[in-house]
This record gives sequence, C-alpha cells and structure tokens, in this order.
Amino acid sequence: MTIRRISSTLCALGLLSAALPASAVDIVFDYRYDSSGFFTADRRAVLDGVARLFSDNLTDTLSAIQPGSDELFVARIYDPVDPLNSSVVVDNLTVAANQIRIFVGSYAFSGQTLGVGGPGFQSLGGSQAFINQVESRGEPGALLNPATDFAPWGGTITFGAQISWYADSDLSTVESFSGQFDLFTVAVHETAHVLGIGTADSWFAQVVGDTFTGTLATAVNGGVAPALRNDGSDAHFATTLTGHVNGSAQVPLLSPFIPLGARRYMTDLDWAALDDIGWQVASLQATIPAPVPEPGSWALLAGGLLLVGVSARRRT
Ligand SMILES: [Ca+2]
Ligand SMILES: [Ca+2]
Ligand SMILES: [Zn+2]
Repeated sequence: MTIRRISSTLCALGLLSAALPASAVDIVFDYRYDSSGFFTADRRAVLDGVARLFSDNLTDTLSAIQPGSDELFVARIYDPVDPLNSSVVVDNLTVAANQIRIFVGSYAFSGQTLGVGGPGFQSLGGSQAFINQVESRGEPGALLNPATDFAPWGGTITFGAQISWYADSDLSTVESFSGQFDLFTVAVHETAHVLGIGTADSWFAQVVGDTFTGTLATAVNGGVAPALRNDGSDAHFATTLTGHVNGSAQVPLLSPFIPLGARRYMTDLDWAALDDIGWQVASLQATIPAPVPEPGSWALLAGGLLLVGVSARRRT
C-alpha cells in the first residue's frame, strides 16, 4: 500500500495512441464496497478506460481460481472505504481465468493524499498444487525465491473523497481542468501498484539500495538502474528521472507526485518496470485505451440503415 501527495511539477506531454494486440489480462473494477456512491457513471467510465489500457497491453495468461469442496480460498483486502485502518474479507470470491478484480472505494484522507492502492491477500487451504496455483496463477516465476513474476487475483484502490476530481468523458482529448486532479492519471498509477510496482516480491527482489535494477527498466534508463524515491518505502521512482511517452519527456507516472490540473501517462520506464516484475508488456508506449465503438455511432448506423429501408419501400 502506498500513498502519494501532490506537487506542482508540470511537463509537456505528447499524446499518441499505439497499435495494440488483442487483450489477455482482464482488469475488472468492483464497486460493491462503494457505499457512498463515489463512483458515478462518468467516474466508472474513466475506470473502464483504465481497465482497457492494462487489459490491452498485458498479454499474460492467468489461471482461474475456483476452489473445490476440500479447498479454501479466502480473499482479504484493505477496506476500500477505510484502507488505513481496517481490512475486509471478500465472501465467496471466485476469479475467472485472466481476471484481476480490483475493489474500489473512497475515503476522506487527511491532507493531500489522492489515493492508495495495492494487491490483496488470501488465506489458503488444500493441496500444495492448489495453493501454488492461487499464488502463481500458472506463472511459475511467482513461486521462485527470489520471485521473478507476480500474478495477483486482485486488490484495492481507494480514492480521496476530499479531492476535486476530473472525470474525462473522452480520454483521447485533453482539455483544461485546472483546480482538479485527473481521475484517470491517479487510477492508472494505483492500478500499477495493484499489479506489483512497489508492492510485489518480484519488485523488491530487484531493489538494490535506492535503485530498481530490473533489466528492461535499466536499459530504458540509458543503462543506469533507475533511482527510487528515497523515502524508505522503495515503492516509487525518483522524481528526478525522465521517462518517455511516445517521444515526449515525462517524470515516470510511478513517481510519488501527481500534478494538479494535468494528465500524466505510463512512461516507457513504468511499463518496463511492469515487464521486469513479470508482466508480458506488449508496448512501452501505451498511453490511453484503444478506442471502442461508441453507442452513439451504433445508433447512427442503425438510423442510417432504417432510413435506407424507408426510402427503398417508398420507391416501390
Ligand atoms: Ca477529454
Ligand atoms: Ca507474468
Ligand atoms: Zn504510488
């Protein structure tokens, strides 16, 4: 679990979409603990985009978690609506193949904390094969010591209820939202924590001193192991690093600070780190989700067809 605060650092960003392969990992945001109704339709739509961004770009194949009668899988998470003080058990959770379920909520943090996020936990019983399967989801490197892979069933993200959020209805455009924080930016950052950056054994296995020594991240960083934020947690990149977003320089998204009134993206360094901790990353340049057909354009298409039918009938 990690916490971020704000800073006023700003960068010029480019915005390009990349061609992406068919999805494998299926990120699902789960709203069952959202008792306050924080996740309005527009906010859920932003999280849908976050899910698609990762689902499009991570091609791992993860096994399902379906305990049999003599097997035990009890999922536990930090309470999405009180993450710093309590945890909750998720009753009767089963996890489909490739699925990663992230429970979300909101909490009025003191000060400037925008959100917290991290993977879930579990209690397990049954055969060693079942236990291994839950802990690795078929990714053998997750069972090694030191671990070289990470395949969680899911986790938690809590967004600051005290924050003024911007929920962008069209992630392909960036407009002015001064005075607000970008929900997309923060949700992508926290999802990367759920997926192991700053949280997984396979991350910490590659932390040496205050650097992350992953092979690809080091290569992307010009052959130098990228520096970590020197705050004792080793959970974030240093703000002094420069990653790239389709050629434009940007502080890595997994640094501890998010600017007010600006969008940030996963840089090549952030994606490289996910690759280094065991994810199969299709592109180091993925920024926003690939477009999906809008309901509006389907309606237009249907309307056009109807019009054709009408005019044809009138002609006869
Ligand atoms: Ca927009
Ligand atoms: Ca993997
Ligand atoms: Zn963070």
